[in-house]
Amino acid sequence: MATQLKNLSDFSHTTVPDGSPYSIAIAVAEWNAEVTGALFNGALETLKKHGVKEENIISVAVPGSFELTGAAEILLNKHPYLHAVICLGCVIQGETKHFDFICDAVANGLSNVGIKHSKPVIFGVLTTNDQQQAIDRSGGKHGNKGDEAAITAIKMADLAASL
Ligand code: DLZ
Repeated sequence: MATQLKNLSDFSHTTVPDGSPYSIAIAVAEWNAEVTGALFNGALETLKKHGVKEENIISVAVPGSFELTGAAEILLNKHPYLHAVICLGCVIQGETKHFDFICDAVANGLSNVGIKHSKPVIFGVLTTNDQQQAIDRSGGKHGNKGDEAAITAIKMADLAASL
């Protein structure tokens, strides 16, 4: 039974549900591998820290962020027991319009896959102006967005289970 929120203080930014009932996939892009590898390590450690069992975590690599949508779709079709898919990538602004096309495609694509399957598909893709901004967000001075993506996946899997 879903709980009722009565006021804003009922919403916790710090409490992470127990992840032990959940099966979660991680898809990670190989482009900018130094950054995406750090996002992946952060996500994996955070899932385990919050109780997700190692045997309930699937991880796959895809060539670039553009391929994350296809990977999420395939994972949810082939493994319908999954509770969430975390998608990790890093797209760095270049001199051409490639950046805009990839960012738009992956944001819309992941959103559509999540809606189609009624499952959380988490957007853990850094979209930065330069390499330093990406480093700062993958274990640097602005934390690790892989950790945040993992927490979001557990929270959303738990929400779906509670509704
Ligand atoms: C082609 C390309 C470029 C220019 N930049 C990036 C990037 O910064 N980050 C990323 O994840 N992928 C990039 N790619 C590759 C595309 O995501 C995709 O793999 C190819 O266009 C093939 O579909």
